[in-house]
Amino acid sequence: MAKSVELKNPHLNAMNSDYLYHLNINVPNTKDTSDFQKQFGDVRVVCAGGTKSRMYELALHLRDLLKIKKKDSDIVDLSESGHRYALFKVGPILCASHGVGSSTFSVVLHELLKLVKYAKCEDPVFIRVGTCGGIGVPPGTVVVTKNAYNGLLRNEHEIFILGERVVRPARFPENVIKDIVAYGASADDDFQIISGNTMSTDCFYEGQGRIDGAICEYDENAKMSFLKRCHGLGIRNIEMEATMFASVTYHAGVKAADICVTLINRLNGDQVEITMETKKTYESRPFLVVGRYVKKLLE
Ligand code: R2B
Ligand code: URA
Repeated sequence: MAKSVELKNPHLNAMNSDYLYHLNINVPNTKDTSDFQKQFGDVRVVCAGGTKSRMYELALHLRDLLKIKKKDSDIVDLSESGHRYALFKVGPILCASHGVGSSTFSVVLHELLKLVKYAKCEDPVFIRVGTCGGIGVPPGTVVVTKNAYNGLLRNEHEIFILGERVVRPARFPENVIKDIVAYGASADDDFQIISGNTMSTDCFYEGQGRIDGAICEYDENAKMSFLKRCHGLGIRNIEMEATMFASVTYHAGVKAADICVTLINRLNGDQVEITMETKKTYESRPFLVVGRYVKKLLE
């Protein structure tokens, strides 16, 4: 049976109103959210990705795929006045931008989770669609994250709370991964979808073992042996949000998945040198995958 979202924060029950500050969305009466439910109650899928333009493209793609009757001009940024993140709604799908890295994503993720709670959305699935570096897979491969590892190669997310280090599991539900790989692929695709482990870092350069950042105190050999160690753990891609995303959604009890396309094979180098045209082609691949999965989910 479909269930609505129960967040693990007892303090929310004591609040009569809530302001989703970074989205600039007000919930004036948390005890009676009927108006809010009219606006957002049908949401079944919440997609998130780095930039506003990519999330707008995704909203257009899903609108066309699901034959939702809306003109381009109707897909408005509901959070534009907040000047932080973008939020688009097409039928039962929200598409939000999250910026670069766990810290910016976690801010909007907390607010999106509260949004689906107040709107009493039934069993929503949160999906990140993004880009990443690959390890030992051809550029353009779509990777659906199994376990998310942090920069210490531990399958967990750490956060400092009230002066303490809190460690939480960073796991995505297996059945969602399985369905995405099964329904997201098409025999006509000229790319592969795989499920693999993901390393998630707070730094694009040193944190991901690059030697082309502004600072670097190790050599190419140390870098390669680290990347090979990652590969040995089943890590097939590196990005900057998966551990936080997995741990927060797992803790909140909502379904989630991370679907990223590799822009580079890190065993061959550090610089992302693909043309903007190729990048656009690659970036559209997670859209195809998520679209097919969502279509099946909504059937
Ligand atoms: C992948 O790409 C971005 C960095 O370029 C970051 O958001 C990520 O996870
Ligand atoms: N995003 C990352 O975080 N790393 C890469 O190598 C490419 C995209």
